[in-house]
Amino acid sequence: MKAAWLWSMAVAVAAGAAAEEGSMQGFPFVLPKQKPDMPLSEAMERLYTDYRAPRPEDNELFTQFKYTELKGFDYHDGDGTITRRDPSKVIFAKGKYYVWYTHRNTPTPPKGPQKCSDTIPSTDWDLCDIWYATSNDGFTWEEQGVAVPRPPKPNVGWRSVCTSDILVWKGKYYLYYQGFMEASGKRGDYCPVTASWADSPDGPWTPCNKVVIPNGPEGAWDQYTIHDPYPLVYNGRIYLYYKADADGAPNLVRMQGLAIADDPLGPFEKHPLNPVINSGHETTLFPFEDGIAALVIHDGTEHYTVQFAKDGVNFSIASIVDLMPRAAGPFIPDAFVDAKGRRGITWGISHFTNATTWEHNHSILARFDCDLSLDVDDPVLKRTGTYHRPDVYYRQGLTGEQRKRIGEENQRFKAAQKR
Ligand code: AAL
Repeated sequence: MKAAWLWSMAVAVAAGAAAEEGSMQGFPFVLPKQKPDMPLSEAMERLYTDYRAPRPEDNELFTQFKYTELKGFDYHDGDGTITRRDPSKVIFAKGKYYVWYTHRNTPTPPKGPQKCSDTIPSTDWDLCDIWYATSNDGFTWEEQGVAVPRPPKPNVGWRSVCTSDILVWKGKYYLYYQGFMEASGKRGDYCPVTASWADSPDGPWTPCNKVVIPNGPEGAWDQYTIHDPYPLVYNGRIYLYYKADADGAPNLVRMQGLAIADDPLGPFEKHPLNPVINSGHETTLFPFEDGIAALVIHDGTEHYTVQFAKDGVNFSIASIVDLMPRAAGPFIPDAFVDAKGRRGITWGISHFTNATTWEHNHSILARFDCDLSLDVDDPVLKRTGTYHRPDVYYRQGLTGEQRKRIGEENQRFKAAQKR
């Protein structure tokens, strides 16, 4: 080990000296900040063309994520009867931070689509209402109770209202959310999006009692689900991003679309290039400089990437990250300010699903911190590589089926050698 290290140092020193003398052939030892004028491999070419900077620490759209347990929420000893999940963006209003989220308080944990009833939930987000909490520091929260309850049948969302997000537009507040009219899980996770509005973040909220973002036409990628509605203000208009489950169970393909409106209650026009993001799960986007950045979370080919679109439509990968927050609702000070040069994000609220065991299935809210901001330069948050102890890896253990396959493979090798 030591010898290898000494050798690499010797090579490095020699290479550095050669680079200084300008006599070196080959790629320079000191990583140039600008693309060097020389033939490059595809990997080195894209280091300069596809990313904001060749080093992660200089890339404003690269970050690590740090997590903190929140104070102020009770989960009934984690027995699965209470859930809090899918937080909205955080906003600052009336001198404090506000967050909205899915809240379930049911006699039992979720029991699946076969065993659910009018009071027993099918999934963790079935039979839910939208609650909210406020905080002075973003760590300790005071639960304020229900913001939007399930409306009476047959209104949109009578079975469950969940996964909300907030828009502030012309002095009024708008909550967008999924409105279920059947228990989720019965036929997939089918629902459209509806909304409520209020003059104050403390309500009272008036439901519009209509579908605001309808499912796509039969055969379209978003024909069954419009999930995770996520409004921002961009170019003076309301840009609402959403996720849909395409391609059918069990091999769902989760992608994200955009619907644009000039009035918060619509009509929303779906972008002709939808889907605009080919991966991810819950929607998390924020205005960044003159464009829109997105946290593309755990599903799909481009999972765990931060992406950027100069026009809010044509996204490309800006960085690859680790331990990305799930269902993140960031605090975006300039989410609804239609200005150029927007600054990015440093914290927010996300969730952890299945917080204890499947029998007690429920989710909890947590705080995440990051440096995806032009105003913060935190070297700790710009390091690559997240250290996990061995138990984190061992907990990703093999299934019985996999062990069986491996056992059979071992037997085949033994048998082949005997021959
Ligand atoms: C979440 C979101 C939507 C889904 C379910 C509850 O993570 O994608 O809200 O419907 O799971």
